[in-house]
Amino acid sequence: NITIKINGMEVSAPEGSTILEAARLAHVEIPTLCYLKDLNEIAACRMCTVKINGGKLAAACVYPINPGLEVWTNTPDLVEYRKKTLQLILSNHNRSCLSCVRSGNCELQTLCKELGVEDSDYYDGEKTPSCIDESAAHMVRDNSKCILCRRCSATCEKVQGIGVIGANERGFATIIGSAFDMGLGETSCVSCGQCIAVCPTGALYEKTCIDDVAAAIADPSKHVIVQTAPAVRAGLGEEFGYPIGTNVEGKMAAALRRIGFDKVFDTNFSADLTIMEEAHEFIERVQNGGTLPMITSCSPGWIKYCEHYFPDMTENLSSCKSPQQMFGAIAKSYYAEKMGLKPEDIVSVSVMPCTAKKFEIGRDNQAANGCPDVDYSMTTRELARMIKKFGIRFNELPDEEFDAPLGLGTGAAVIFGATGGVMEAALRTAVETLTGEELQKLDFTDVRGTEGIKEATYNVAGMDVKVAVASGLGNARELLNRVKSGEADYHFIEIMGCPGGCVNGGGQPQQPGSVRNTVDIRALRAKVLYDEDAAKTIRKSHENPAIKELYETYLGKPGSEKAHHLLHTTYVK
Ligand code: HC1
Repeated sequence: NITIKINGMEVSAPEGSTILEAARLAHVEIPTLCYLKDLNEIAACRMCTVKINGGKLAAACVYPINPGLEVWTNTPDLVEYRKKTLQLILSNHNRSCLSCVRSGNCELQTLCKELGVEDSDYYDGEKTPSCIDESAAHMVRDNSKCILCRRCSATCEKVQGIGVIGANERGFATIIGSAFDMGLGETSCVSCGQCIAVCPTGALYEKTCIDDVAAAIADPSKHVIVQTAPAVRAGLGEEFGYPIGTNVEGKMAAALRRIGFDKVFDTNFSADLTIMEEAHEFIERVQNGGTLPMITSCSPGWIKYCEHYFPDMTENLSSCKSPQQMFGAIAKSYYAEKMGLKPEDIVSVSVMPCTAKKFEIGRDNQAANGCPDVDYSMTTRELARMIKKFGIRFNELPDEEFDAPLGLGTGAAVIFGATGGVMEAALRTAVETLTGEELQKLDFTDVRGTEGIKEATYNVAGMDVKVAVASGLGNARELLNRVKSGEADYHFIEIMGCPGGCVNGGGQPQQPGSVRNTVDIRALRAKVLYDEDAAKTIRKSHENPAIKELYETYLGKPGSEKAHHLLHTTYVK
């Protein structure tokens, strides 16, 4: 460790720490705007400027500590300097904060408040010309609220390995955009929304459907049903002040009922259904010489990425629709018949931790009953806004249950929301199907955890089954390149578009840099799902009684003609 002085106090921090990290150890927060640990360490915004040894200025986010270093973080002139920096940002910023989607959790707004910036128009003058880009299916880019921090472009390029946004022009004209000023919808953006998750302001946000959903609910001729993805219950509470890693499943079901949905269902039901179809498909491919490795197909950001960047591997994709889409197809067929409803009178809404799901609902081949399987897909954040808009006092709600039968899910389904969860769920079913014996240990811990790439080999009925799991598209690329070069061979691969899986999806509540840099959000949210799995009495998809009944009375067997028509899809090369 190295000892330095911060504001006159001795602090000891590991060698290699920055001033920012050392200050945190002393419980001193130095403000930041652009900084994201290991990702965007460019000291561009200068908010973290501190004084060192006798008055020199340094950017705390990148300046490494050395023995005897003296640091001042909060002298009156430093506070004045930071206020000026904020005033300069504000002079080129759209300040319609009242109606901004980020009002209340904007990192720029928070800093202005904390530092007492009252004269937001102090340096007002010419503004950089900007426009609103609505060309993508899932999101809006509003450069009038961009502060040029580069968090979005760093995430797109370094985490996802895509790089469809970056700085165009120079100096005062600098603007974040795509090459040749193309709309995002015209690029190979995969709709993952990871850029939105890290944006400190309201420059990037999802296209919202909450007014359309509210209108459907108010229409007495419509039967409006909702499904909630596994990961939503692990994130939604953050919007209502609960600590990261709080399971709010019961309150969420209660809130959805109070919003006025006719039925409150769970994507976990169709995650179990996905496992039935996917495990069957996997066994078929192994036994009949089908294309291997088979790769999971539930993450639409990953699917779009595969189509754009690995088109020669689309045959490896499972033909299973995602649980979101399977749910919609079953709701408008099996459930519609049970209820005596016409499919077109059902409005099928999903709540997802994901922005790519907005794109997925409009893909070809996702309308098994002559109308879209899912009509509207909203993010976890949109659901929180809707709950607030409807005046529902979320924190006071009782815990309620989902409705039957499409609200019944097992432990295997709920872990879908964490990287490795789909693989583990599939293994629980595939192993029991192949061996005909009950699994002694349901936990496949090798595929758990937030590591970007995981591998394991399991001996199943005399065969060594090699599996791999990747989350985040940069990791997916690395894994697939290993497969293509022959360096690795697997039978089954799970890929999720977002690092850590859906719990860290682009539609989840946004946490500020100060939290993202110090807490492993993905692990805390994933723990919610693994704890729920461990507490369930039914933890295998093939033991879900509602799924058994669906096959017995309607679909026949996994892979049947009817199942294929409703639950499987095709891809674009
Ligand atoms: Fe996911 Fe899935 S796990 S893709 O991450 O397979 O979004 O949560 O709903 O469809 O079940 C997301 C989560 C989600 C699907 C399931």
